[in-house]
Amino acid sequence: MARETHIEAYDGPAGGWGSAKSVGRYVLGEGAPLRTTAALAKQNKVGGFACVSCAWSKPRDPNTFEFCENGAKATAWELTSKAIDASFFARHTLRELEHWSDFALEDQGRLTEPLKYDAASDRYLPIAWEQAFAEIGAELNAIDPKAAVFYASGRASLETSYLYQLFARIYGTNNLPDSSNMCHESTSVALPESIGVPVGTVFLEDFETTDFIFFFGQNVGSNAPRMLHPLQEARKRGVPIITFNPLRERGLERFTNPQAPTEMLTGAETTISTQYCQVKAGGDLAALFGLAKALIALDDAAAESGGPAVLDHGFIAEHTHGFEAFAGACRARGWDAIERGAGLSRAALEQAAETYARSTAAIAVYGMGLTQHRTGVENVQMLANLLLLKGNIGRPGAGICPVRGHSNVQGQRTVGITEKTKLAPLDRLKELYDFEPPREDGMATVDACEGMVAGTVEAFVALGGNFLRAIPETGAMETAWRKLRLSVQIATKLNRSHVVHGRAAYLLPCLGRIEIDRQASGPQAVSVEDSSSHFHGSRALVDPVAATLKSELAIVAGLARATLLPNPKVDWEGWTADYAKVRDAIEATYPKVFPGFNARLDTPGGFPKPIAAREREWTTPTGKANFIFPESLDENPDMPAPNPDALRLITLRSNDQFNTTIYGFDDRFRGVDGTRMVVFMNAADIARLGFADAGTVTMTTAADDALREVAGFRIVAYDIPEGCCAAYYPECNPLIPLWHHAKGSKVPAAKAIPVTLRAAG
Ligand SMILES: Nc1nc2c(c(=O)[nH]1)N[C@H]1C(S)=C(S)[C@@H](COP(=O)(O)OP(=O)(O)OC[C@H]3O[C@@H](n4cnc5c(=O)[nH]c(N)nc54)[C@H](O)[C@@H]3O)O[C@H]1N2
Ligand SMILES: Nc1nc2c(c(=O)[nH]1)N[C@H]1C(S)=C(S)[C@@H](COP(=O)(O)OP(=O)(O)OC[C@H]3O[C@@H](n4cnc5c(=O)[nH]c(N)nc54)[C@H](O)[C@@H]3O)O[C@H]1N2
Ligand SMILES: [Mo]
Repeated sequence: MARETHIEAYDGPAGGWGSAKSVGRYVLGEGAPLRTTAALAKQNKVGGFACVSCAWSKPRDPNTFEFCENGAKATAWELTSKAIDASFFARHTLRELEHWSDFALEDQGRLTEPLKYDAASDRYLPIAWEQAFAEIGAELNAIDPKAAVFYASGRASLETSYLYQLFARIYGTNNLPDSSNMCHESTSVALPESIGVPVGTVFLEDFETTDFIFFFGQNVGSNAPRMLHPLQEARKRGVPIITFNPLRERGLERFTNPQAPTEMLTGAETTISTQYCQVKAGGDLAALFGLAKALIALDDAAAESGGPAVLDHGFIAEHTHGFEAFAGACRARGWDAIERGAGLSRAALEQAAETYARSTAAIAVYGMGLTQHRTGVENVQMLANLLLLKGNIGRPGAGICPVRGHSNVQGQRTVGITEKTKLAPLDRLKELYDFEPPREDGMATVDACEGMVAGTVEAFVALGGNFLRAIPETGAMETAWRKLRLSVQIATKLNRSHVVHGRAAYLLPCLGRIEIDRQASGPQAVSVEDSSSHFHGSRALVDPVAATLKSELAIVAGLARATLLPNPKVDWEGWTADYAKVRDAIEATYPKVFPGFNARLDTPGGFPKPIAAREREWTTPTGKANFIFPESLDENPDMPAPNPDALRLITLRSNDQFNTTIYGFDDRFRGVDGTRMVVFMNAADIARLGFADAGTVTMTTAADDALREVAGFRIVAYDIPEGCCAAYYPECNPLIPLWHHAKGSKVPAAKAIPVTLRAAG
């Protein structure tokens, strides 16, 4: 880290020249400027590749530069000229590499050859591909399939993901956790109960006709920057955007489009949020109750005075269930408890409700600020209630819009990556491939962690990701991870889940999505599903960083061939030779979702998945959309009496990272440069707790008797509600107890972790 630490409030907009400069610095730093700039011209275009960064929708008529600052960084990160070969491991033992930072490990560049751990020298040593497959197959066949876990991180294509779940199921397990288990699983559990579908109901075109947007707990400027374009266009039409976020996030305040020359030259900015509500971390249930209460009160008043109704009573009567109970609960709940729970005034909530009351087609956007809570499922259902009150599901310009994370995380679910048997087409797989699929549910992420601690998980296979850094309870989990009998990592770059490893450990390096994937039938296309349920083809365009790499699909097929008995219906080799045949297999498995898959691969703007709720068909047990609400507003219902000195810690992403991949140390919008070891605090808390002169602080979890600590955090005074603080993920993951997850969905509750702070002694 060459640059010095610099902390100073940032007053520029999101986007703008800061964004252009940041891209330039990063692309040059990775040493492959030509490859990268050529690639960027084809990013998110038909005939080009789907960005490997976030899952935000790809438009039908893309801009010349249909990428953002962080998408460009992700491209440069993948196409870097830096590479790791065997000489790197000749120089460094794994015990040494365990002390390297996340940044330093990935900064070594791309993995280029298959490697196997050698205990005698404590190093990864090269191994031939076929040898690696054979040894891993033998290991997997030596254990009970129920003791093996097949994790997927959310980037691999639909084609690879489909083969991965098929491999796991023929082998004999539904242990198919994915990154979604740490992310939008709260959505996938909440929405089917509320509206009968596990995904959002908004398509990109709805942003063109909406007249109101709610924005809950999503940091668009850093984590889905391309979405700033439709938001900016909506604002130019006068659409109000009301934001609920404890932090004042720059991307939610103002934006200058770095791809619009006039805006760049004149410094024109668009105000994004028209009302910004700094809700307390974990205060959304209360805030949402307050909004619904105020809205219902407006409707009651309108009914009394004979004015026009505020709620959509026709929709409620025809399409919903449970309205009376919900409205009764809202009327009964007192404003005091709501104000206390939300950390917002009644006046602010009433103002927001009045603006919403005037709208005719509203969208509610949300991210990790709602899902990663103990009440993650209830949060999402309360947001759905707010939309149902005004008939905002299944109407043009309206709907619920969860912003997904990884570029194909939603698609992996669509093609069967799930531990839940009711979501997998087991009978169809049985029919197509003539095998008996396992019928009991598998392990989700938290279950897999518990299994590792208990010793019932013996093998861990990862299709991408950095599981060990992404999960909670880092301390106990690292100990458990080392006890695995087998760890297999299909990856592009070295990370901590590799240098800490099982007794037998293999690193299988793969092509990235931007690298040309040549198989027997020629260069292959792959496909992904975006956050608004559209499928896109993706064609790579640069030569692989090393000829020794295999595609993810070829690796999965290679492992499967080496592990499973031959089956004439399962043609791993034919599928590897021609991915169009995998798409045919996907279509045969899901004929309603993928009709004409190959023919429609290059549809501009993607082709949509059928979403019943968009058509106001409710595939719920009541046959209607359901108002579902919790009894309590409490964020941590089963916690001991709260410690008055405890703060609610939010763990979040900087503008210079993609999850556990740390690109650099510049969180421009939050004014922090040169370090990630900071904790953002309200000035009043800093004074009250006596930290005005603290050098660094140690944070300790205040949730149960176990000791969980992280040290060395510098305090930064920040615009954040009293009683809350924020610091970066994954540095703070040691603080999250494994049990501290959302009840219905088991998503680790990474926002609102109770912590106490003490000055370094
Ligand atoms: N550049 C970049 N892009 C990414 C990623 C990345 O790391 N870097 N990660 C990808 C992935 S996998 C995902 S899931 C998404 C994540 O994208 P986000 O959903 O934006 O995730 P976070 O950065 O965790 O930030 C969540 C936001 O919620 C707010 N928040 C925290 N607690 C609360 C709360 O209690 N209530 C409310 N209302 N708000 C709260 C935080 O202040 C923050 O602004 O982004 C994806 N895109
Ligand atoms: N405290 C806290 N914890 C969190 C979160 C939080 O907000 N707070 N967020 C959670 C969320 S939303 C998520 S999604 C998870 C993320 O968890 P993961 O998806 O497991 O983690 P990533 O950091 O995205 O994985 C990075 C690694 O993926 C590999 N990789 C990159 N590209 C490719 C590729 O194309 N193919 C393959 N095979 N490998 C590749 C590289 O080796 C890289 O090191 O973390 C969760 N953990
Ligand atoms: Mo995510």
